[in-house]
Amino acid sequence: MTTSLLTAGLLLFFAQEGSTAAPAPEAPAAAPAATETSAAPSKEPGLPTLTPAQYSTVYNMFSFTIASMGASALFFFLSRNQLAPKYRPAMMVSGLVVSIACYHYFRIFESWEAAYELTGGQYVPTGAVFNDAYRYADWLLTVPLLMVELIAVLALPKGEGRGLLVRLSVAAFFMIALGYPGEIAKYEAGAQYWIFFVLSMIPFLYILFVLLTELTKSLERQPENVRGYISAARLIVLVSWCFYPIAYLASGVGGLSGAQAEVGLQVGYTIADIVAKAVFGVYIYFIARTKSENEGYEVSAQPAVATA
Ligand SMILES: *C/C=C(C)/C=C/C=C(C)/C=C/C1=C(C)CCCC1(C)C
Repeated sequence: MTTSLLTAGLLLFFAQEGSTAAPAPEAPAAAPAATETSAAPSKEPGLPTLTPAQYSTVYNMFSFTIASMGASALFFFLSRNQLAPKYRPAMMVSGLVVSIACYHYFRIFESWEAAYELTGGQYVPTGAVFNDAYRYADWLLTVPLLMVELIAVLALPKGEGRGLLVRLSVAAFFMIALGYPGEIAKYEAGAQYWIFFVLSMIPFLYILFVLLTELTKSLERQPENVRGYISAARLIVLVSWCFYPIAYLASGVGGLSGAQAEVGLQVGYTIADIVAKAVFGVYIYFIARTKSENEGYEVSAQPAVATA
């Protein structure tokens, strides 16, 4: 099962390589545009002017994220061979997730640099588009893969794991596809922004509900010494995923200036991505490693690579 999913993941990855070259017509854009706010031709009418501190906060966060994602990709790929063969696909997928994110953060970073120039002591928008589509393209690929990771490492009975994966991946797809039309309307924070927020929250809440109920059930069937790691992994998902809608709301809530909202949004998404992908992957590694040991596989006899 995991092999076919992996192949699907890879295919998706290459399919998307083509689409990032021309990021404008994202799939979600096909969703019916809401009401009066069919956005102006430029989708970034309101990229705000930033102080040097605000600009560098985001700049440094992006840079830090590229490093974190790249280093965790190396770790996940290299530590794969220490594990029992059954758990290697989970690490392979973890490595893919952070590699895909590393690439996208590189593009986001470039886009951020191009979107601003220092003029009279302030960072002023150059008019070049700061491209949100990189984020959404990234999520569209990595979120289902994160579900694959979790389910692969749980080693659930065959039918059960697949059913769970299909439900979670379909919901994740709709959550992201419906979020995008709202995201690109964030500077107006009008009807389109709110309608798509609410629509995206429906699959989001469904995912949280499924993770809470089904994973709690499956937890009882897991070996005792991995339960702690699994509930930690579940907590990481629950907490980090809640960060996304909160960061999204930075544009919509009163009291924040445009500049504060932009910085809040970018920093919020970035921290959430590191936790949901890299930190989560480390927990997947702990689970896989403990299960390998439980099953009599000599983890320590393998050539060690920066073991935790
Ligand atoms: C690695 C990337 C991950 C785990 C991304 C997760 C993204 C979300 C949970 C996004 C959720 C959103 C809502 C629930 C409503 C507003 C729009 C979104 C897409 C930000």
